[in-house]
Amino acid sequence: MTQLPSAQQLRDQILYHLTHTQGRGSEFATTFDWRLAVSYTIRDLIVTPWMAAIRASRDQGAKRVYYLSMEFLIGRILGDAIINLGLDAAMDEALDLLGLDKQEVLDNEPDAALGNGGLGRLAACFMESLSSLQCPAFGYGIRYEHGLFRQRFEAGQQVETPEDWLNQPHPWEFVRIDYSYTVGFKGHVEDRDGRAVWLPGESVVARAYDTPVVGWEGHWANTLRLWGAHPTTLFDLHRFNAGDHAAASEPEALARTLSRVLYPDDGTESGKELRLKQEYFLTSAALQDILRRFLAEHDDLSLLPQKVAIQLNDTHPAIAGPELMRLLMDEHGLDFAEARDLARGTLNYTNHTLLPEALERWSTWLLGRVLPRHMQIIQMIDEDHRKTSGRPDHVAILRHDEVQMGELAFIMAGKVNGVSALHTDLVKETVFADLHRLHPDRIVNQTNGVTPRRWLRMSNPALARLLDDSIGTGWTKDLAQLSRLEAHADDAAFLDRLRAAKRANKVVLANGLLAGLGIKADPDAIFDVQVKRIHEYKRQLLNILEAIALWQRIHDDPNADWTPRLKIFGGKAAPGYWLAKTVIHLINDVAATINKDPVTSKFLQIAYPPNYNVSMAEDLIPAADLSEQISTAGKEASGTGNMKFTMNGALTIGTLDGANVEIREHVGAENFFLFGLTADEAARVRARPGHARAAIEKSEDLRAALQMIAEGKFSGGRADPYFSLLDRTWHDDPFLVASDFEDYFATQRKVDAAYRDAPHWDRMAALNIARSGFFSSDRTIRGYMQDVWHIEPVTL
Ligand code: 26V
Repeated sequence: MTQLPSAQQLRDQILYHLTHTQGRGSEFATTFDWRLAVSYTIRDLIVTPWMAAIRASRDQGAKRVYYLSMEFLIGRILGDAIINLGLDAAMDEALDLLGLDKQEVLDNEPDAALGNGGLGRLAACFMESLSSLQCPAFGYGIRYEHGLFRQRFEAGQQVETPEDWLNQPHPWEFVRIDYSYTVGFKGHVEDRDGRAVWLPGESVVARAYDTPVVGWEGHWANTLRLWGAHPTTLFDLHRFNAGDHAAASEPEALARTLSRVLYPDDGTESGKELRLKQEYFLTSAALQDILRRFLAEHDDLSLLPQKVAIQLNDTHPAIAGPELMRLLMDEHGLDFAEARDLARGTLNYTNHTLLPEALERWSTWLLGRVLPRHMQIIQMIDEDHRKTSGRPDHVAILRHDEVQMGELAFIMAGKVNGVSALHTDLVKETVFADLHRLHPDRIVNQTNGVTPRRWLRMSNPALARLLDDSIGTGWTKDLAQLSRLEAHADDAAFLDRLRAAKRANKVVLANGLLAGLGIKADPDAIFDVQVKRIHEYKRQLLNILEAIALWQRIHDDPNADWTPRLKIFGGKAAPGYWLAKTVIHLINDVAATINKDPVTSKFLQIAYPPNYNVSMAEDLIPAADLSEQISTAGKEASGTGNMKFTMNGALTIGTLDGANVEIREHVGAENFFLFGLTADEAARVRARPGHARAAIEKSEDLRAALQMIAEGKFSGGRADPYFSLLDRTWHDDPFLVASDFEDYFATQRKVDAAYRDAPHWDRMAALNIARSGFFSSDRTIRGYMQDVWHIEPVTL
């Protein structure tokens, strides 16, 4: 952006949009009207760099990356866009001139919750970094009418209600009715003179809805293109005229269900036909759009790998392999080998999980029925791979009457990557060990990252100001510059300001907890935060058991000098994940009991605000002292929340899992609270029969905590809500809660002691920030550009 508008100009534009876009006089305007007027004002300023970026990419014949993802967990857009355009000060003034409260305006925006958790939020951070780095890119996803469900607690239990962010105008998007593609399903394949012709039995239209994503300093914006499903024929006029009004709308109803809701499971294979159709809907629309753009600029399909890189975010869009080959063979007349090589030169696949239940597989029966032509092509790919690589049968794509989407994605990809160093090693050693032996150059690592614009500059203005004052503003686009803070780590004045910034954030959060939950939090207590999806492997259970044990210890000796602590939990469970929901219930039950204990409440409190989402993360993370990253080693692919906490000056208590390993290497072992089994040790313990019972019997604290739950101490004397959970903990405990408990409890006491030495704690916090530069998603995207996509940034 060349010329930034002044506060007066912003005010005038806001008033213009209020009148001419919203059709409201200022004396009648609601916060909603104002928020839309402000959004349109900001959007106008993004359109210019957006057009410039699109033109420059086309004029320079640049290679583009296409990020295909079933999830984009964007959150709110307005605040981030204001920051990236460099308009925060001017906007503050403009809103002042209009007598508006900025926070109220920003908070009026609903979260775009088009994702479940880490995988979707990573895609959103990547979109922002791609623009900040001027890498020509499109994100392709689905425009779900209903994002991730809203969570409430009733009697401590999770209740889900539909989310409806699109039940109001969405000011950021541009609908493109000219970019519409037909996507077919079912039907049959005919052989016409040796050429396969697929005659789908059903079809829908995918229509493009574009949102520009502006990068830091507003130089560049890429497009997030979300597909909405529409009927090919609006309604059946014959049926309507015959009086059958409901049946007349069937085509419309059928189509709309495709982009109606986000599947709320993260990591449980649902095996539902609708999910498969959604995956194909996204993939086919995206590939048709990519080929259309490519052919508008080039006339030789063999150039495809030089001009197009496609990234598959997990296996969800893995049908891209067969779909791209179908388009190249059936519609453009290439032969199998040509199509295969072009597809492999273009597609890449990121693996985000090793959990067996999250590895996608579709029954050959279902896939063959919904996508009959693709089933044929998958058989050809599998057979070709057997012949060319000599692969053994147990790595076939088609086995046990299922299509193994991981194998399909791997075989059709030029590069396959894991998301942290440890995870990539495990990918090579476990899920893809055989394929890795056959294709030893294919797997690479790209450790995740997060955008410092949203997760530091926007969400933590107090800390951002201190950083600007201490080392200048350059960290925002070059996070490695945070290392300059090392020079301040022994400067008492700097550490005082760091503490004051953290404390101010804690006071704001404490006020929110009081207003929302009625919990009166002590801003000088340790704010100990675990926020993420509720999953057994993430071990929220370990955390709440530690709370029970600590509570008992405080009870036994209430006059000792305990370090006050507020434990904060946040996160949703998949609606069908019964055990995860039991853990939510337990946390709420324990919180209710502990919070009203007059003997202990000045030392220990528990808060579990419902409906954790991106916006709540933006409030919680800057206020955290302690970051809980306590998954069973070997199970968390990377984590990205762990990185956000570190750059916001929280210390981590964590296992050697995912990116924790690299965080600890960067910040220094002495500035990280490590506990627990390693991935190798965990695998060995798991193989020992009776490991859980043995560990429980060795730990008096754990035994007492489990006993209290069993006696119904937190559930009005009733034990039945927690029977199965306790049974699993005693007899199975696949995630080794019991085996890691003692070390966790002891390490938490080290945290208590460390927190009491404020200057030392502050120094550790400063060093965590100073050494977190590696965890910017800019670094991650540069890695993909170099090692995977072979794309250069475009200069305007
Ligand atoms: C799987 C499935 C299976 C079918 C139903 C819907 C659904 C939705 C999501 C998933 C994948 C879950 C994988 C995932 O979210 N992995 C997380 O990826 C983060 C970004 O790389 C990483 O930081 C987390 O450690 C990892 O758990």
